[in-house]
Amino acid sequence: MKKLSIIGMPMDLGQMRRGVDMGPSAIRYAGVNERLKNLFDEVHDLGDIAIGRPEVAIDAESNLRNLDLVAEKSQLLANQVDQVVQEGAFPLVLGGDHSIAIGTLAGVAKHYKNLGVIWYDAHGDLNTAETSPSGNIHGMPLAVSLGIGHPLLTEVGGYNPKIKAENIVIIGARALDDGEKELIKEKGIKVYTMHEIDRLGMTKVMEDTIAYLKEKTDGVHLSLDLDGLDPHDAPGVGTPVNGGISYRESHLAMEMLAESGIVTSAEFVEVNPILDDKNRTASVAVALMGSLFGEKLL
Ligand code: EXY
Ligand code: MN
Ligand code: MN
Ligand code: MN
Repeated sequence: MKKLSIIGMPMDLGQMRRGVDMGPSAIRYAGVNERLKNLFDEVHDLGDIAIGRPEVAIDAESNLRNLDLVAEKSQLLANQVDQVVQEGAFPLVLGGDHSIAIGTLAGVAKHYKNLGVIWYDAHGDLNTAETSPSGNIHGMPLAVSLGIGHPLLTEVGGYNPKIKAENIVIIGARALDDGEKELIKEKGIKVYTMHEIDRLGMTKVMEDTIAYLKEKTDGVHLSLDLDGLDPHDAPGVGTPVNGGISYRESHLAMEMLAESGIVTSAEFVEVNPILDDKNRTASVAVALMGSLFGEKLL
């Protein structure tokens, strides 16, 4: 019995642009429930985690934006995701900025010995308060999930770390900060930048990624940041970076993941309808979900 549970996480506290809190609504408006209902035996939309409209606060000591609130709301998401996994359903989380991955991974990772992570993103999201150029927590969730960062964030879910560096594959990177490059080298994290994608092609990148994760992990979380795609294909994101992954390469990546059967949880993040062009980016997200969950062109 294939069950899907959709969770909205309308979080914009991890960055400064208004609008990404409307990402879950935009994705629902783009028809996520209708699109996926024939690909599962049951699809349940569990609604949104309550974020509210709290005041922005900069933590005096760490200079992190909305530190306490992001930690508090991440715990709520972790609890909900944990329950979905316990019920044997596939958790699909709709963002919201990428800081939501702190909660998603806290809710998922405890159920696996070696959870793999595919981080599909223009960025590494591997910053700490010390290395971040912005103090925005949406640039930190992968480091936090490795147990690197402010304790209020790394302790979400009550355990730490969530994942191991050797079980991560970053795909699409093209805007890495110096601190992130050092951490990638130090930890030996596997990264396919846009250079590798151009040289090898998406087929080879995905073949290698799937083979790499298949032999060493007991589940794989896909964290898909829509800014991993080229801004021409996905303009409605808060931190666009030119020269990204195309819409068709992304469909191929999702179709290959569907064939592999290795993905056990997923989140689609950084959709900002205010910055979008007629809800196109949310529609791209929904179309990619269709491919991820087994839609066939023929
Ligand atoms: N690396 C930059 C920072 O840490 O501020 C930009 C991060 C953008 C994060 C988006 C979600 O991927
Ligand atoms: Mn990201
Ligand atoms: Mn379990
Ligand atoms: Mn990004």
